[in-house]
Amino acid sequence: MTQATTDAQGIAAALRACADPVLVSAHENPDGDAVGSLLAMCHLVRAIGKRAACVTADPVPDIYCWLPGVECIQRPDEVEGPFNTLVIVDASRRSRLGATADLAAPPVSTLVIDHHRDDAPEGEHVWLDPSYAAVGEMLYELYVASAQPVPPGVAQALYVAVATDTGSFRYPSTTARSHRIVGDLIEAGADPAAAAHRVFDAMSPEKLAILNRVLNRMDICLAGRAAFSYVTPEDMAETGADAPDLNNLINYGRNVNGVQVAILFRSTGPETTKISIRSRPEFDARRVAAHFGGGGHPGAAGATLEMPLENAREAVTERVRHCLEGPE
Ligand SMILES: [Mn+2]
Repeated sequence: MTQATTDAQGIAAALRACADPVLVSAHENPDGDAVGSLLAMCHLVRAIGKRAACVTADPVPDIYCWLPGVECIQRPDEVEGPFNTLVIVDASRRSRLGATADLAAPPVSTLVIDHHRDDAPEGEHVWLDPSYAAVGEMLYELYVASAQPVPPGVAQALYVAVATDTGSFRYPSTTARSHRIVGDLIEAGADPAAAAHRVFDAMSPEKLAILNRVLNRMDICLAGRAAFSYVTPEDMAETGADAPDLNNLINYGRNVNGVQVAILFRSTGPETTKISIRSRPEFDARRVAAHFGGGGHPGAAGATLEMPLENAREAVTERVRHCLEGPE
């Protein structure tokens, strides 16, 4: 496979030249950036006159289900191939797509648009640039490069993509370009107040109940520099909370004065514990995630450990202690 590293213009040209039908996908467990970027990409491919299907391995989280056009995002078993082109947004490897990858097996032509660091992305046309806070920003520039208007529904989806991946414009990844782009998106019809309420503020009683447990168990440890909490399958069953309700709850731990890194341990079975890591700029969350086979961003990362909660907590504590002592 020959690979070309490219930019918005290059992806626009590759999209115009590609054979349809086009399969548009993003990573498993799609987040706001993945969902918003998928919706924008699917609309763009259709706007330039090509057939497109939009597929994610896992359902769209409820907090994004109000976005215009979200019903076009399907599960792998709802879609019939074959597809002649695969477009991956917010990921750069087929292995991140889950079951969706089977719908477009190699040698199908692949375009990648991503902002996660990756030395070996998988695609013929790769636009990978970690300087972007969100793939939603890149999609906006792709619309500009394609000379396609951004309809209000796409503007709202892209606004949510940028707002979520920047933590409401609070993460260090937020740039002047992020703000210029969302300024354009608001002019194109995005509603920031609706997005803020529906994505960040609105809460179910079940989420309040699980938040209560996570806060009650928050353990400030390692000389005040780390904050750990946990949830068990019993907590989930008793409160009625589901996995998306846990998103960002651990931020409360990270926000405690003196804490550099906060971790939520979530037991999902007798031998499986997921960790969600949030950190201050002085601590690279990826140093913990990567040690256990996971990944993410400097301030937000995660991993899955094949061990019970207690063992995971011990192993992660050791790793965090090591990272707090200094660089490798
Ligand atoms: Mn992203």
